[in-house]
Amino acid sequence: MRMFTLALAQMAGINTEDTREAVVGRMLAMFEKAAAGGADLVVFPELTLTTFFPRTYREDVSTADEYYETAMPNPAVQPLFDFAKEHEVGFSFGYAELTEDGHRFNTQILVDKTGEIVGKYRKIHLPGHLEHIPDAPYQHLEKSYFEVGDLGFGVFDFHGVEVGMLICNDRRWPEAYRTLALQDVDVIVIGFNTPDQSPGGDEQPHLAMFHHLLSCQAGAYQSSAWVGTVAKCGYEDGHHMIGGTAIIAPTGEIVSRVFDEKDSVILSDIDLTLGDFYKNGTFRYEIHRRPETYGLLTER
Ligand code: CDT
Repeated sequence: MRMFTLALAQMAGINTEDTREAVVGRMLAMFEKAAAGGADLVVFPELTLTTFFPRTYREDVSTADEYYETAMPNPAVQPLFDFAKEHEVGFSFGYAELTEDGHRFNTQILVDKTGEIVGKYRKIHLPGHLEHIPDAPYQHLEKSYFEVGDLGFGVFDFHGVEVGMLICNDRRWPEAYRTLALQDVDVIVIGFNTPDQSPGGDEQPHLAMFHHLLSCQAGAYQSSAWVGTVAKCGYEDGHHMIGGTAIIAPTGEIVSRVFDEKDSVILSDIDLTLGDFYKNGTFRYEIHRRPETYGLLTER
């Protein structure tokens, strides 16, 4: 057995008027609970520090600069890095990144138990649309606010555990999981902000949760890896997002799940060798995969 204690810190809505300091205070309260429970790694959601601002149209995205971080760490989030170092617990959270040369990304970082950033992922599958849809109840303008991530799907060494990060819509794409699985990932962490209704769609409401869990459970099983998937949820600036924070085993089974829409921490002691049965059997890639027949996947 290779034991690892994974904690997920689900967050209720973060409204436009909430300051970074207030959000970091809420994060620290959950960080403390997770540390007291013996967590090795605590994961927070996509765009943890701000409201999900791509739901609002702006003709000029630079008028939203207040939502982006231009340095990481920075004074507002430094207490998280200090806590990690002092208590020897790693963490991961999502934020909007504005680089020195003016590029905007939807980013997640992995911070180790010494408080150092050891991994960075920039979201690749940006959902929604580029143009303003004036009649829609809300917008999903990630394609306007962010560029496609330029770092690929990385797997990072976290104290001997191989950790990969995906962000929200990435979890619906099998190629994202497979790219991580090919790098022998142990744990895939996923932050998300998922509205209960797709804009413009008349999908039945229960399907948002069903498709979320279906994607993450299939991703875990087909990757022979653990998945930790963590929501920003509930009402945010009047818009509702699903919860569904869950720790999923390489069997595809949920071992722990949040059922509310509040700030909530879950924590599981997970055995990283559980995926070996699948890695060495059904999903033994070197003898069963047929990449020579998959060319179409990268041609289209
Ligand atoms: N944040 C994010 O990627 N949300 C999407 C919603 C898509 S609705 C256009 C998701 O896949 O959950």
